[in-house]
Amino acid sequence: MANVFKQLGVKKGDRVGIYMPMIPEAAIAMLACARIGAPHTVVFGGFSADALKNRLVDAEAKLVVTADGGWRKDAIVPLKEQVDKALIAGAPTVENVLVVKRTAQEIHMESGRDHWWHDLQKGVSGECPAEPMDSEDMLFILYTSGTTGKPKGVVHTTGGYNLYTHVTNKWAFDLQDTDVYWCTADVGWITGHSYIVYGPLSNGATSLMYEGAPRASNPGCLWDVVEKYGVTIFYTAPTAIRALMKMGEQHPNSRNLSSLRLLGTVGEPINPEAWIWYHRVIGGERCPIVDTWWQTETGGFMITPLPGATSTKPGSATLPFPGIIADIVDQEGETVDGNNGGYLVVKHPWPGMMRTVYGDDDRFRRTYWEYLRPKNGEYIYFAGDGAHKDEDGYFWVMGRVDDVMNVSGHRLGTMEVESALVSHPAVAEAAVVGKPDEVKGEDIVAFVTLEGEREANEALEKELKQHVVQEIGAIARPGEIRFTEDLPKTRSGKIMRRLLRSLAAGQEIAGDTSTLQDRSVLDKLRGGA
Ligand code: 7RM
Repeated sequence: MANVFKQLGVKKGDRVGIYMPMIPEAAIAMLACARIGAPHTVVFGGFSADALKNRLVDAEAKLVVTADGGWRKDAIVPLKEQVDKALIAGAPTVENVLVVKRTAQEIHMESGRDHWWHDLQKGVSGECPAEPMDSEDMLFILYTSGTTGKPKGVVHTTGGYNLYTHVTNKWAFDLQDTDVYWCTADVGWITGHSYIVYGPLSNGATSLMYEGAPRASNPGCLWDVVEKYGVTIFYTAPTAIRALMKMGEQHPNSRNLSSLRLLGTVGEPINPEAWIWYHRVIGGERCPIVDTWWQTETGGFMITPLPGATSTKPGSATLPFPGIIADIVDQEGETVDGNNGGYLVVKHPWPGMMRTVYGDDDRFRRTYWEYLRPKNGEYIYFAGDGAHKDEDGYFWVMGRVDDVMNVSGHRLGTMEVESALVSHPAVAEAAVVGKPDEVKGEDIVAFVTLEGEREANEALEKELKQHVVQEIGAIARPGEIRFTEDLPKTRSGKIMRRLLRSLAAGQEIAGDTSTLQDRSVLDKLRGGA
């Protein structure tokens, strides 16, 4: 595939967009990019054509690798069709589209621009020398949600990222040659990059990749895979564990899961109930659970147990990985002791840290290094999470303290969803918050004010939800839209999301409301709820 890329004019330093289902060619495409020094930007196949276009434009991608379609819960996701729409909407740097045949439905092939992988593959050699790279050369860009409407292109490098995913994967999962290791993430997320592709493969491990997902028509499919391939290490997200709990333990109980020896979780804090179920039903009470705290930005695990060396406590990611200097601090960067909550920070650089926001060094500096200002003038990395440390020095991550939501383990900015909503002609203003949800962790609640002549009704609510799906993707569909005449604002016009969060959760509004410009807004919102 690297030679095919070269034939299509891709050179060292050119960016390649990858929009693929969970098939081997997704990993092959990533590695083909790495082979020739062309940074990839993988876009999750659940993102809409619009979201894809924005990422291709920001990264100035020259080539897009996709498939005709992918399978998602018994239905075809028309990936190539989405690429066509993205390119019509405008991504002028894209010269070629390479299409892998997967679902074999009818698709449009634009002559001169679109090429079948199986055709071009025939014409190239199987030999492709690796491009010599500097350790600090860019390996990939991966977009992640932040506190503005525009996702950030997180930049990772060749040397540091590979070293860091290699050693963290090896130590935290105790990877052995005999292991069959399975991370259920999608390659479109950092977990798929670090712990399906780069970490396991640089360790020579067997990394299992699976296109399916548990669903009503096949609730036991994950356990069939564990049994069939003798999976020894299984790594998934708390939201998936909670969904599996709901489907019932008869499914795992009727399969042979005795090959499993180690379990992992990532994506959000794990609630004790899910931890205990995972330990008992999936791990047969014999598998340690590694709860790995990390981020797109950190490249690899930052706080995690090392199995056999760290005793675990359900709900805690335990201790920093060797070499990681993590702490809990206040706004001035002063250490907060004695179980008190504060900001989770990292005080010393590490190999896998992101190097910048693609094309926006200033945003990188502001977001991560200047949010907290220690008096001694030092720079510390602010992760965006709140946490506390217990008497044993164990870290308990509580969740985001910024305007980033975590919906089914997917990161989404409140502003991102708000921008999508206000781009609809009926919407005057929108404020989006997360509300606790039993399975998803958080669900999206949008407070919306309408343009003068528009009437709030069920049809419009449906239309607005669909509009967000079209702008971002199904993962961003609001669970609830509440129409309101006004939004609670400060005198300087800032929306007080804290109040909306309480309202959405059905809680009494606690804390200071003195900065509210018009107190009657709250009564109206309560009345309407
Ligand atoms: C790997 C990944 C990052 C955010 C992070 C946290 C949350 C992730 C845990 C966790 C508690 C964990 N990258 N988070 N892992 N919270 N315990 N073990 O998820 O960039 O998509 O999200 O996810 O809030 O800041 S991510």
